[in-house]
Amino acid sequence: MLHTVPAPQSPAQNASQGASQGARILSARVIVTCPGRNFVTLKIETDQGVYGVGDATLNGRELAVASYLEDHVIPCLIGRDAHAIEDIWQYLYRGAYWRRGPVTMTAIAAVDMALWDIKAKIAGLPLYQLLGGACREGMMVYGHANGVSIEETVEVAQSYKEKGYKAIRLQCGVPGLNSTYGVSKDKMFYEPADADLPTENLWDTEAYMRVVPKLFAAAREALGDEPHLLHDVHHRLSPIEAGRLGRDLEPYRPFWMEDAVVAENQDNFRLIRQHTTTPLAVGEIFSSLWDCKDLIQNQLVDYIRATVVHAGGVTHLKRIAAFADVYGVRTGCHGATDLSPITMSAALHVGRSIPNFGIQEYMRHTEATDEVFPHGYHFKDGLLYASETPGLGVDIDEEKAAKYPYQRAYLPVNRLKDGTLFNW
Ligand code: KDG
Ligand code: MG
Repeated sequence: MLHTVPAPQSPAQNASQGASQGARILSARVIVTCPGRNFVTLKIETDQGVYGVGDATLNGRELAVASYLEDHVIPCLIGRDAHAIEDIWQYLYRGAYWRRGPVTMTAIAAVDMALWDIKAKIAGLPLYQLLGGACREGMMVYGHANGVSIEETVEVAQSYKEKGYKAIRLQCGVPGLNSTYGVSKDKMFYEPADADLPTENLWDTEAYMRVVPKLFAAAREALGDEPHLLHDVHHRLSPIEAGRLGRDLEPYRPFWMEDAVVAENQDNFRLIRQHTTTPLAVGEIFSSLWDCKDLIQNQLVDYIRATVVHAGGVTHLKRIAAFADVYGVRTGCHGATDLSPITMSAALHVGRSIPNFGIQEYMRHTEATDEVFPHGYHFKDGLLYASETPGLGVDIDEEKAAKYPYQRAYLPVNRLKDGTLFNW
């Protein structure tokens, strides 16, 4: 849907539309495309002929964000000063009455990214320059090594090491289970949403807890001391089980153990901390600073994984990172393939400009995705480098995007052997 009708003026709106550089929002559109997986993109056009793009992808709930933007956000944007990024952020967050939540915060993030793209294009600078400038050149990333067995996983990890990766996430199949989330069929282009309607996997905590330390032992032996090794638990352990797994992994010096437990009850992390020095990462499903606050200020985690698209955009992620820095917590932004290259591009500009960057997740997008979203960031020797072109340095090719219509796809669900629905 294309919105071009000017919104009614109010005194407050006039204030936010002040006499700045004269870039007003003329129109905005939502583009949904599925080059292998679904992506939702917001494109905002200004009366200066400059446009910006923002990622609005929320895996498995894509159309909810598209509707939120089209039906409830875009009509409020038309006619506003595209430079008033903070004011528009507050307008959409505080002004909506309903705050937070993944759908709202993803929609706000898309607007925020597109506006930063516009501002940086008008300034003629790559975005990181507007965010304070470079704190580093490249950002260390971690790749995904996964396989059905320990041997296969270690083999894939070896190939990542040969490609120059300095950090590798290890996930292997659990003996006795037919499939394990995080262990994909495709070794390079991992797609977590595997079916039209959710498939069902089985889960066995004891078997899982036996295999992971063996995987880390084998990987250390084969890869040596240097590569950072990471693991994602996908929220599947109880706090005391997580404490034990963390302790079992300590001899292999893991970089982090991610999403060890569900994070709704944040006291869970206190218990894990009492039992292990394995660093903890959490936050890929967090949507605001308020989800991160207690964990960060109580120093219960070491890495915060909130990312641009699901946590309110560049504006809000910078705020989360600044808060985390006070407590010695570093960033480790989510970067799975269900986040579009627009998010990756934005995350790299943020990562480049903050003092407490830790690591960036990097799953490669498919060729079709890269064609739909041409971008200037690139990988070299284990690091990703942000684009140097003005703006975010990423675009959407609408003609190519139109070739790939939306296809419903869901993440799998997970059950215990007795049929109980479990965390994934
Ligand atoms: O949409 C869900 C995926 O992005 C998620 O499962 C991937 O856990 C994940 C990760 O760490 O990348
Ligand atoms: Mg994860």
